[in-house]
Amino acid sequence: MKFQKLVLGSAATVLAMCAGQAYAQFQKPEDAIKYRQSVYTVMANSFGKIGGVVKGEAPFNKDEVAKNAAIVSMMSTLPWQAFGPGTEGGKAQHAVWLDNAKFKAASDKMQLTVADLNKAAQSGDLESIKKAFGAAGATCKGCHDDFKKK
Ligand code: ASC
Repeated sequence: MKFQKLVLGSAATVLAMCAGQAYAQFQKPEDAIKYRQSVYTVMANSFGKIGGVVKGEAPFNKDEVAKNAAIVSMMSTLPWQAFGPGTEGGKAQHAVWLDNAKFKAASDKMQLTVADLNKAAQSGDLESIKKAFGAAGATCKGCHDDFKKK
């Protein structure tokens, strides 16, 4: 019994330590700012490449669009962990922290439209890609209007 308790207790301690580490993954606010800006840089690069195809400025290569949409979709899940308390700064407006529920709603909306874009891109149908691209771009812009410094 005692041994079991000890094992369980140790497991709980290890779990708590891991959770603590995940929470404190950014040592300084600048590290969080750099992380989220890097994610947006990669997202914008892939989103922009799809944009070129949608606008007819680049040839439609299904595999390329599918690859870039998958990158955008995956990256879209990442910035939010880097907007924690005490990480104000960079290009983020204070509204991110003052109205965090609204920011979270905007981020959820963006992630949904980007997942839709990825679905369309994997199907390879250019018309649905164009539609989904427009909807995703609108959620990028919507969030920037309220939460990104001009
Ligand atoms: C981009 C990019 C954004 C969005 C936004 C859409 O390619 O870098 O921030 O699209 O401009 O309105």
